[in-house]
Amino acid sequence: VHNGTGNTQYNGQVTLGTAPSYTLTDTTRGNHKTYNLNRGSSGTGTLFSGPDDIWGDGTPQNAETAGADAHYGAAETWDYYKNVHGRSGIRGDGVGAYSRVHYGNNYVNAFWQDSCFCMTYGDGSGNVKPLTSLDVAAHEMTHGLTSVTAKLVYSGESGGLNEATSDIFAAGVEFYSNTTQDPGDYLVGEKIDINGNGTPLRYMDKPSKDGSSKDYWYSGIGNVDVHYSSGPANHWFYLLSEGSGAKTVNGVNYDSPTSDGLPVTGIGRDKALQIWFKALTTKFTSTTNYAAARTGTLAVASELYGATSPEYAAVAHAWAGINVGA
Ligand code: ASN
Ligand code: ZN
Repeated sequence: VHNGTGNTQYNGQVTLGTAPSYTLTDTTRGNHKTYNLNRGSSGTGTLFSGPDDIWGDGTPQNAETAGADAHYGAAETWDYYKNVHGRSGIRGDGVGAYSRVHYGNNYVNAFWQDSCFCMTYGDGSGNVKPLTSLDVAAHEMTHGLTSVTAKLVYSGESGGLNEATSDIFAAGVEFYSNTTQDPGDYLVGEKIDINGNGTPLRYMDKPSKDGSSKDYWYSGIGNVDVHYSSGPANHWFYLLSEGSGAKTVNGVNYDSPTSDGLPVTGIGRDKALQIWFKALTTKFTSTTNYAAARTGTLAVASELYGATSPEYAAVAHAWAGINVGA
């Protein structure tokens, strides 16, 4: 087992799984590899390799830094799924995926592709904020999980649930990792400064704070972009985890409303994550919509905690709080 040192941009100094003499090949996590596209946009470029086992210097000017962040994000996501949900690798077969960094020129996005079973990161505009933060890595890798489990179609309401699944587990991974530099939160992409003014890409306590996402389900929500129709499900997850109203978690202030004005009492993030994971992997299908997600999560809550449990009631109340009812 080889452990290198990563000097990341977003998580400071971390331990990275590497292979001898030396490459970013995580031998304890299904040989997950990280490649340098060096501004290319196809193929795998070159596997990160070098004479020492030290990767990056914490600045985006050093080409290895983005590699270190991406490799770390994949490792933390692997560990989260293995240790929290008992799943070894995205497919559950112990086999890693791979990451590609420095995609294109000033590319301001990151993405998962089923075709290569890989995730790819742009450098952001001006090469200052690569899209390699932990929550973004976990978001993209979770698209892989959804693709091999529920297979939620990436449009309409199922598309919003697909996106929300990536945001929900991104929060789960970030709280699991919980580094000093990047403590867990219910925000998405708060490190990459994609708006240029320090605001995150998305907010789970009140999704409409981003100016586009929806807080509550409504008939016709399937017609908006999946990154906005995800809002109610992200909001459901926040309500179920933390409850409605004002709350501070890890130093971040939240204030979560409900559509009916009724309060929701949270059951804690760990239980909420277990419920969503089991629903995703045993109840949801490619065409699951909001109403079916409610039914699926209630069935899971019943299996895990019983139909008369506070957890079951909280699941129902959280759905009612985003305007998804019986
Ligand atoms: N970063 C985006 C996402 O994972 C890429 C996309 O639109 N699919 O959602
Ligand atoms: Zn996504």
